[in-house]
Order: sequence, then C-alpha cells, then structure tokens
Amino acid sequence: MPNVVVVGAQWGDEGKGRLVDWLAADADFVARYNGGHNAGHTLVVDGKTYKLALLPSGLVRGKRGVIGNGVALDPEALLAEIERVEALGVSVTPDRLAIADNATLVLPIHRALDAAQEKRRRQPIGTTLRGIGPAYEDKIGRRGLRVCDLAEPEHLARKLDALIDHHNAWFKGAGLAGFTRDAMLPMLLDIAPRVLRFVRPVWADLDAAHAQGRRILFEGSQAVMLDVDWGTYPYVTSSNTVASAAATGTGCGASRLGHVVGVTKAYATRVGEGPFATELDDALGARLREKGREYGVNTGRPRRCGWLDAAQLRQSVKVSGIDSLALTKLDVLDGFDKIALCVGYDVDGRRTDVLPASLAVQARATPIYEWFDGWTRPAEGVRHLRDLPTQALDFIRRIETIAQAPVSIVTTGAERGDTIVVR
Ligand code: 2SA
Ligand code: MG
Repeated sequence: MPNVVVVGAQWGDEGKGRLVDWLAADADFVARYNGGHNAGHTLVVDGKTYKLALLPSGLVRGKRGVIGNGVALDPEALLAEIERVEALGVSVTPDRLAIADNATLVLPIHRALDAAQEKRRRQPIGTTLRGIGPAYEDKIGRRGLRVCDLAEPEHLARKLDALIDHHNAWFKGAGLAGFTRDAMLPMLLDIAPRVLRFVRPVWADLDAAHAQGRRILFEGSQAVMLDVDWGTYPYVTSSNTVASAAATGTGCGASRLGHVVGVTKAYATRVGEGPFATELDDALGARLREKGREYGVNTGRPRRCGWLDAAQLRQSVKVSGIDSLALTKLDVLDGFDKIALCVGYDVDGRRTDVLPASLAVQARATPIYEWFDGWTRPAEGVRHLRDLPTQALDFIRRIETIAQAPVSIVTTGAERGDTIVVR
C-alpha cells in the first residue's frame, strides 16, 4: 500500500479530518504539512467529539503524529490543544508526536498583526485571526522564529528583538502600540521545554519509516481553492495547500507521496470573503447550512453555501494531482427537489471551463448549471453503492466525468460507518 495524501478540493471543511481518521486505520504515521491552528478538523470516535486544530487527526487512533516544517506552529495553542485532548483520554507523549525542528513559530505579535491588518484592509479577507498569514510572511521574509530557536535562549532573544523592530515600524505607522520583548520572551522561555520534548528532525523519522515500509498519511489543511498560488488569491490562506506541499512541508521527498485523495462535499461551502460562483445567497443556501451544520469549527462563523462546482473541482484535481475523490455529505442533499452541478462558466458571453486567475474576471464568471432530479429516497446512512438512489448515482457519475477523477469514497452520514467504498 502506498502513502496517501488527503487534500481539500474546495475551500476547506470538506470532511478531511473524518476521512483521515478513517484512512488512518491503515497508516503508521499521520503528518500535517501546512497551515496551523486556523484548521478545524472534527472527528467523532466512540461517541466522543474531538475538535483538532494543530494536532494530526491520527493521534486519536493511537497513530504516530507528525507536525511537519510546513506547519505554522503556535506553541501556546499547541499546549492548550494537547491539554484538551489529554482531558478526553488521548495521551500525547514524545513517542506519539514529533514536531519538526524547522517549523515556523506563530507568536502573539502575529495574532496582533492579523487582527490589525484585517481591520485596516479595504477589502477584508475574513481570516481566522490566528496570526497564520503574518507568521508565514515572516518565514518567507527570512526573519521568522523557528521551533529549534526555542532551544537557544540568547539566539532566540536576538531574533525576537529583530522581529519586534521590524513590526513595530508598521505598528507605529498605523498609530498602534508596538510590542516589547517582555511581552513574548518570558512566555517563550517558560513553555520551551514543554514544546521541545517533541522536537526532532522529522524528515529523518519519515525517511526511516519509509525505508521500513511504514505507511504515511499526509493530512492537508484548508484546501486547493485556498492555496496561496492556486486559490482565489488574495482570498486565500498563506500556505500551499496542494498535495505537493506534503513533500516540501515534511521533507519526505516528492517521489514518495503516493496516492492523492481529494475531498469534496456534494455541494460547496466557503467561510471568509472571496469569489464563490455557485453561492446560494437565499433560502436554499440557508437550508444547506442548517442541514449540513455549516458553521466554522474554530470561529463558529456561518459558512456560505452553494451548489457543487465541478469545473472548479476539475481544476483542483489537475493542479493538485488528485487520483481519486472522496465525496462527503451526500445525504445533505436528501429532500431537495432539484440539484444543480456547475459544469463551466460564462465569462462575458463566452463559455469557459477554466476559472480565470484574475479576481476581476472571476467576479464576472457566472456558473453554467446542469440540473438533476432530487433523490426519490434518502441517501442518509446508505453503506453500499448499490443501495444509493439512482438519481444520486447519476449525479456521482456526472461529477466524475466533469472533474475527470473517479469517486472512490462516498459518505452518507455522521457515523464512521456511513462510508461507501466505491472501488
Ligand atoms: P487564514 O486565517 O489567514 O488562514 O484565513 C485566510 C482564508 O482561509 C480561510 N480558512 C479556512 N476556511 C475554512 N476552514 C478553515 N478552518 C476552520 C474550520 C475555520 C473556522 O475548519 O472551520 O473555524 O472558521 C479555514 N482556515 C482558514 C479563511 O476563512 C480565510 O478565507
Ligand atoms: Mg475545517
């Protein structure tokens, strides 16, 4: 069995956490490679609900968890989350969790910058305000602090001073109070030992695991349409979310990624601002939101809802190298009379099946829909493909054709067993 990468094929919240939990049964390691505690992965295991943000979902199943270098790690958020899951009976010890020594740190100054910059933007992005964007900016700007710096107090203090100088110039220009070393250094030194016990060159662990034939499951956060290169820029997160980021974000090597599963809902949601061609800003959208319980895991924000965009999905399939699709929440469409699938766009009177790169042109792209009859009986709880209503099967076949990828998994309910393995 090869390694597997799980990526979101829409704007996030497709049900990756649940899928990772399901696939983790056959994996030895579960590795996060991008994003930070802006992610929200919900798992329900034996009646207990786990809401994870930074920790790899496989930990709950007793798998070894890895936080790769591509993750933006807020050490305070990490320790708080460890405490929360330990209270639910999951033990998080250094033999269960490894954190890359070269991962970038998210600091209180980044949270402050995220909030202040969102407030000052003429067009806010709708970030999660976790400081993720500013932390990645510092990484790319080559002034970021890294996890390994926590082990070198003098070096840490010097880097922190330089970082504070850099950002205080901006705070001052914005008429805001800046940061001092005292606001961060004592906290970092205090928590350093509790973080450092997990810190390792994880690329070497993954290399050894691979050599021993162990299986690695790469758990993507956010989704292709939020990728800083491939998403609806600038309404994106600040990391690469596509499957290839699993290689750069863990150090495992591009040739070892294995099979890529793209996760998509049977409809579409988006949280935060930005283009969303198939959005239903009406009673149908509200119905999807209520039935699908579409509210942010971390922030509680109501998610925007709309029809599935198979043209967008094909783009995700291509740029992320998705081998097969997991189609989630099919049951949420139960009871709808008519169901639409976007198969392309009309832009200025011309048909295209490529979502244009330009935000200005995206705003003028109107969806071209194909309509499907609603199902005559519910898909909820169905566990075999043959038991799905024929209308739902037609819908799935058309998604495969337009998106140019086979659907390998379908989920039909909240329970772990409500999962159909297609092939
Ligand atoms: P950021 O905070 O800089 O990454 O925000 C930039 C954009 O990326 C979106 N984003 C997300 N979209 C969906 N789900 C995410 N995780 C949480 C969840 C979000 C929550 O699973 O529900 O609790 O609200 C996530 N993380 C980032 C974000 O909305 C911005 O559009
Ligand atoms: Mg989520």
